[in-house]
Amino acid sequence: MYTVYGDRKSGNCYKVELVLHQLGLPYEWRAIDVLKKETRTPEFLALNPNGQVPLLVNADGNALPESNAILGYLAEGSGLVPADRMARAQMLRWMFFEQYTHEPNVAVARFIVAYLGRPPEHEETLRQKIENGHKALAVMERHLEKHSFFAAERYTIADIALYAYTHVAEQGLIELARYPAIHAWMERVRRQPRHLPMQA
Ligand SMILES: N[C@@H](CCC(=O)N[C@@H](CS)C(=O)NCC(=O)O)C(=O)O
Repeated sequence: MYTVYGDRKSGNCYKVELVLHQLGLPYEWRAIDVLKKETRTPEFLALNPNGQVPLLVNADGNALPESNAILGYLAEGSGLVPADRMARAQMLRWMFFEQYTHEPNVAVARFIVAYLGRPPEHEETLRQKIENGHKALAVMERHLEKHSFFAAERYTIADIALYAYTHVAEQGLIELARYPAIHAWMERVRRQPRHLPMQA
């Protein structure tokens, strides 16, 4: 049995719930409200000194933060992680891309618009996040014009990592209409067995 500390508004937390559900793993969800700063309480900081969700605690009491590390831990040995070394490295390459190039733009634009209510002092940041979000999506689009998934031509945890914030990008005013290959890929992701929609 796993315990997940998470906020269902968060795409990073959604990744973890989606992989747990798809692999049929038992878990208990402990709701943490990011907007109420529940990630910054002394109790939570004792579990994750970095003060962020998601956080997974396994049956032995080991606490693991970082959504993509959690995906790797949960999915190891399953069909969601390719056995081939280069395919696995390509999967990781897209997961690093997600964390460095995609999420800091696409997720933050969504946070500013949908959760902070687009305050005027964040308008310039929002403009930059939207612009850089489109750059990340264009890289994905070019890959998906030639490939059905991000690695190994099949659904892996790289697709879960990138789907989480891509499918809600428009909540951050990042229009997806110009990305037909991304649309087709999102449909393939949604058709995977035991797909779980984001619950926020
Ligand atoms: N790199 C981390 C990012 C996690 C993250 O940004 N978590 C946000 C919610 S999406 C959070 O907990 N923010 C609360 C805070 O920073 O206090 C991951 O992928 O798990």
